Amino acid sequence: MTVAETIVAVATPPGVGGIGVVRLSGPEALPIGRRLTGRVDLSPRHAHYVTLRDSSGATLDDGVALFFRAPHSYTGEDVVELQGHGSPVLLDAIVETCVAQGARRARPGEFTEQAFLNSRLDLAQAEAVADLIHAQTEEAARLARSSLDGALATELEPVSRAIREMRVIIEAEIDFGETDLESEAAADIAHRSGSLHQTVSQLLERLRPARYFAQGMRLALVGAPNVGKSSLMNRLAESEVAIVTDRPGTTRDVLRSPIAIHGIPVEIIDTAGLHASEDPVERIGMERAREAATGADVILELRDLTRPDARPDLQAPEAIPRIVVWNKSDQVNQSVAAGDGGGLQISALTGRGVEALKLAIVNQLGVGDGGTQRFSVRARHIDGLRAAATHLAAIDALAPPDLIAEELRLAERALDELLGRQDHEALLGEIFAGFCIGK
Ligand SMILES: Nc1nc2c(ncn2[C@@H]2O[C@H](COP(=O)(O)OP(=O)(O)O)[C@@H](O)[C@H]2O)c(=O)[nH]1
Ligand SMILES: [Mg+2]
Repeated sequence: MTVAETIVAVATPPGVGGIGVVRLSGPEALPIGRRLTGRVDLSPRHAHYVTLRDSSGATLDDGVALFFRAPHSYTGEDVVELQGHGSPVLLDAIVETCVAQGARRARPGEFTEQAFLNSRLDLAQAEAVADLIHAQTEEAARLARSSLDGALATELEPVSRAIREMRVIIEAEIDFGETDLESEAAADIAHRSGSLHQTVSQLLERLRPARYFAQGMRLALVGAPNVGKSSLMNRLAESEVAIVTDRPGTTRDVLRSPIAIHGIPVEIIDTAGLHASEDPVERIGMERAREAATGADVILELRDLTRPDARPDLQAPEAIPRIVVWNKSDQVNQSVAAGDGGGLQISALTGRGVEALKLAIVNQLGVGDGGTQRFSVRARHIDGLRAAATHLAAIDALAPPDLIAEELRLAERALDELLGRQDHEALLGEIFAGFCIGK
């Protein structure tokens, strides 16, 4: 066992602000708080107006001290919050003083990690804290907020319980020395595992798209030169992010711009036109364009209705969905039957068809209306559910009971990992490292 340490960090963002908050958590939080404030009577959940002093007794600032007694605090330990004026120099001096008094500077995410270790949060909730802090759209914040309320655990609890029930039945059979299940028991196991697999698969289907709300998606615009990629980028970003001219080869480098489409944070990536070129700069630009396309969640291949033959030479992985869009619809009179595979028609110039395009993008991701989705999901959660589904599907009721027991154990473990019910130090390190200091 490690001795519990007391950690300290500035909890407000770096920079200048009206107030700044220094947070202390751990067994020494109260004694250190008392020394800095000179107050022995810090009572829980009361705002105390105090003078903050350094170790030599010199005044640092006037401020407010708050004490939260374990376990009724964010971390589940004793927590003291010291509020001073929002000056980085001053806040650093307060932290310095806490360190001189025996506290240690916190790592990123360590307060939330403590909350998790003290069972104040499950792992999905801890991740939701990070998702909430980093949310880029209102919708993403709303979904993270309900994850924080434990929505994923609530969904998974009946599944975990049903798996445990099955394990009890199977383990009993093994204890009785059964090598095969009686036909009645086998039918029961087949039925239970079948319906559980269905439940997990449905959940997976429902959640898969939701991860884009928390993690965002990348949309690469590719096409031949001059088809209007940069114009579309500017139209979607609603600002002049990229230079547009009638000269082919204007965009030479990869440009990125953050926008939101139907509540999903989207990074649009404008690229150099793909065509045969001997210009070395253009060739590097095209190389970067191909790289960007390979890393995208959706590729938007732009074509030009006035030059239907101008198409990009792009080999991107099949797995990345590609939407073909015909631009410059304002230039053609009637709706031209657009070449192979059909495709949407838009005008980056007038904005016609752009709303339909946004809808096509979110539909491509299977996101549709975010309003039906109740919480934010990470790729890790999807992987966990997929693993559980695989093990449930692998259950063969006619196989020896110890094989069935093993699949059930693995399915349960996948769900436990998802909520952090098992100790996986490497995983925890990875998750909490994505936080900011002071959270
Ligand atoms: N009429 C018309 N012209 C467009 C449209 N979109 C782009 N253009 C023009 O096509 C030319 C090339 O546009 P640009 O966005 O730089 O194309 P890129 O090379 O694919 O990035 C410019 O002169 C644009 O004004 C459109 O929807 N309609
Ligand atoms: Mg361009």
